[in-house]
Amino acid sequence: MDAYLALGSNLGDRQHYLRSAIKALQMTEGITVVQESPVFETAAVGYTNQPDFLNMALHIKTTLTPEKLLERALAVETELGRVREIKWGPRTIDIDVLFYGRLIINTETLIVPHPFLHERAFVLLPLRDIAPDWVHPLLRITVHEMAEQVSGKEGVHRWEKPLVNDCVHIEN
Ligand code: X6L
Ligand code: MG
Ligand code: MG
Repeated sequence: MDAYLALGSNLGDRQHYLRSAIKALQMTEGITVVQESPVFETAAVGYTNQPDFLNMALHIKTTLTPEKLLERALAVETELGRVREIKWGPRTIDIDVLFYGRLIINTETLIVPHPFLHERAFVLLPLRDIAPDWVHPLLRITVHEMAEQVSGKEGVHRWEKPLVNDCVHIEN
């Protein structure tokens, strides 16, 4: 099955956590990472008094059930040091299931499509780069259309990996 995941990090070496999460997912039997979006740097929303995030999206192929996919995503979060403290607070890594094929799932533990993805520019702008024509099975509009309509795009920018470490200029 084709599925889409959202990754986010705003603690420590954010790029390291994104790369490590992708590697851990790819190492999982039953998950193949097909495509990675570019990385975006995004102002925190929800609880705004926290560091900027790096966000990206992944296209995977999976033979796992939606429940097993979520279970693996949460296990990778834990492996990468995520500790759930304040709600909406800073985290080393967050892995959300956005779409699982065109399935609509509403259980105690899992809602797919992700119930707020259409409201979140930090999800939609990365996703648009890899899945512009994907249709939301409930809203019946494409990712491209959702991205055009979403608010908060001013807080979301393509991230350029720094080429070199920071240097200090010693003045006398
Ligand atoms: C009013 C009420 C407006 C709640 C927004 C939005 C709450 C997003 C939670 C909200 C509201 C969230 C990330 C983030 C979080 C992330 C960026 C959440 C959960 N995760 N900000 N804030 N990237 N930029 O991955 O998404 S907390
Ligand atoms: Mg999230
Ligand atoms: Mg999450």
